[in-house]
Amino acid sequence: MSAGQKITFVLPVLAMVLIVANAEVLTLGYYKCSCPDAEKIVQRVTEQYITHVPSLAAGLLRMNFHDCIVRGCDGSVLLKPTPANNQTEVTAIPNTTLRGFEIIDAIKKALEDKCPGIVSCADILALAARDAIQTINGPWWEVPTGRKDGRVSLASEANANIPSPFADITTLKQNFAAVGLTTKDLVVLSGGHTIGIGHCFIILNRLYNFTGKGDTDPSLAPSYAAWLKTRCKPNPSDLQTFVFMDRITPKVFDEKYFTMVTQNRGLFQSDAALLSDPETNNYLELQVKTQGSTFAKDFAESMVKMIQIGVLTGSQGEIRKNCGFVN
Ligand code: HEM
Ligand SMILES: *[C@@H]1O[C@H](CO)[C@@H](O)[C@H](O)[C@H]1NC(C)=O
Ligand SMILES: *[C@@H]1O[C@H](CO)[C@@H](O)[C@H](O)[C@H]1NC(C)=O
Ligand SMILES: CC(=O)N[C@H]1CO[C@H](CO)[C@@H](O)[C@@H]1O
Repeated sequence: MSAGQKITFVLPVLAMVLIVANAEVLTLGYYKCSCPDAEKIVQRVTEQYITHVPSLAAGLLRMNFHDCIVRGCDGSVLLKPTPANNQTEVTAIPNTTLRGFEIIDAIKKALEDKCPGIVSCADILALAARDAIQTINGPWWEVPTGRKDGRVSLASEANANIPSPFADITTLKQNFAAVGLTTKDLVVLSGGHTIGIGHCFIILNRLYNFTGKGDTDPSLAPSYAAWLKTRCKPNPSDLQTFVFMDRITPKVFDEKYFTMVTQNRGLFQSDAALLSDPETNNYLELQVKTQGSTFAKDFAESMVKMIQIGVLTGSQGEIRKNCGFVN
């Protein structure tokens, strides 16, 4: 081989290697050499908190979703407002009720003590959400790791990309498709509402002023609307009162949320919207009929997709020292 031939052979190979390196993907056990106990530490700290306050499992799951649907799973939801950026994602409207940040901070502290600067906040959130759901006997899924933390967090993007509880089915499908999630993922992951709470202020119009004429959303089962009105008084300045989204088994990760929706007892319009598409509606009916025969498996599969949305890898992003602030 002449020098010229060598170069023409080596260059394309080099270019290919570079392309592959750039398109780095997440792997299972990414920290097994750099911080062998990382996943055990996440699990131990998460379990401690969730055993003590099981309802925070819902908080972590929702936080994981909000992280991934805005700018990919890059820990941007964790960034606190600073003078330089006082409009991070957590300042956006849908964030106001996010909870569980203290768990992420406690995990990060334990990891920084053991292996400083190694484990990303984005990975911590993905692992902790999984471990929290497992702690309350919900489904379990693999969490490939190797995410890097982003440096950008914008309230405007959170407001634009996080699906609204007032959204119709067309908009919800678009919100999910925009990040590569299917209609099936939409109905399956909405099943996350089998645990956790919804605040009354979000449904006041649905209960008391649906079309601006002092009326109630007619698609809500009348008996359920009546019960909700006993809990949620028409007081918009009450930002505290809440109800469980799955009133049948509020603390159990099962298919009863789907049952609620089929009985016109979905808390939000976005829950009720799942009735108005043949594919999502068929899924609801199937899970109700079979007592959630495939829900746990489907949920795990959709989560594995969700937690890989738009991740930063390799030399992209950074490993934050403090999950609340860029380095
Ligand atoms: C399909 C579009 C979705 C909409 C419009 C939506 C909307 C909401 C709203 C408005 C709340 C109430 C928050 C509060 O009042 O504190 C909520 C709670 C919750 N959401 Fe969703 N959500 C959606 C999808 C998801 C997905 C994909 C997941 C996870 C896989 C999820 C998990 C949760 C959980 C666990 C809670 C309870 C949070 C807590 O108890 O603190 N949601 N959601
Ligand atoms: C954020 O910063 C801008 C520019 O410094 C300022 O005008 C605005 O009032 C601040 N907003 C909040 C909520 O502090
Ligand atoms: C109901 O909605 C209408 C139209 O938006 C508004 O004018 C009215 O003040 C609302 N009533 C209450 C009690 O909030
Ligand atoms: C949990 C959290 O950080 N919530 C914030 C969301 O945004 C509101 C309004 O900007 C803040 O007051 C909350 O602290």
